[in-house]
Amino acid sequence: MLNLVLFGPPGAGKGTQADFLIEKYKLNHLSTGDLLRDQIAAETELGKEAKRYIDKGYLAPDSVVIEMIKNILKENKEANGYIFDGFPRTVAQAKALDELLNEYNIPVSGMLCLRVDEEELKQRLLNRGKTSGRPDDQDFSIIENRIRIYNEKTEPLRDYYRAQNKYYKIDGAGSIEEVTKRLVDTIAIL
Ligand code: B4P
Repeated sequence: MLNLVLFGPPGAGKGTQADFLIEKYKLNHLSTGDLLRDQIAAETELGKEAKRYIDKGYLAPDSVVIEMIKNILKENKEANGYIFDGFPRTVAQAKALDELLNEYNIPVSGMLCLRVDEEELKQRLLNRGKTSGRPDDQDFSIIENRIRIYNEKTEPLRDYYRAQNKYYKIDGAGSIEEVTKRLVDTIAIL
């Protein structure tokens, strides 16, 4: 069973690459960003709480995100494997994920970390903001905040997965197809 953690800063290409990988490897796509945006659109209590953080470029609370993941894993016991896209984003989330996957005896196969220059990230997100309607993509200071929070809270996860020999660095610059090829080549050695 293939369980991939697709990792990287905002705008690194996680969602973009996940779309291709789920098709190729027949995996379930679990994007916490998408799940949270669905909750916001449906105006649920969880969505209203998450919106307060996301719109300003902060992470949603760990408890909210972990509960969401727990329910999905429970409902999809027959899955062929997962792409965790944008999750985990904190050490607490990574520990919770390991515990949950241990319960089902399906460990993370590898953490694929997309590396992209900060200026390029800002440009990609601002470009997406022109059409996505996402408030967090439209304001330069919010984008900068998201990158700062990534460096502070999410980047340390590299060490968490490195300690388990599951960390793989992928160059996220270049065309979407070039990045896809690097990912596929890395998945082949997992
Ligand atoms: P996410 O939805 O995870 O989104 P993201 O980090 O903004 O972008 P992603 O990485 O998927 O986008 P991509 O590069 O593919 O998170 C949004 C927010 O939700 C977070 O800030 C946080 O508040 C909250 N959240 C989500 N998960 C959470 C969690 N676990 N805990 C707490 N809070 C959580 O695409 C970006 C743009 O780049 C696109 O326009 C794309 O077309 C373009 N692009 C991609 N690859 C490219 C390439 N190679 N060349 C040129 N452009 C490229």
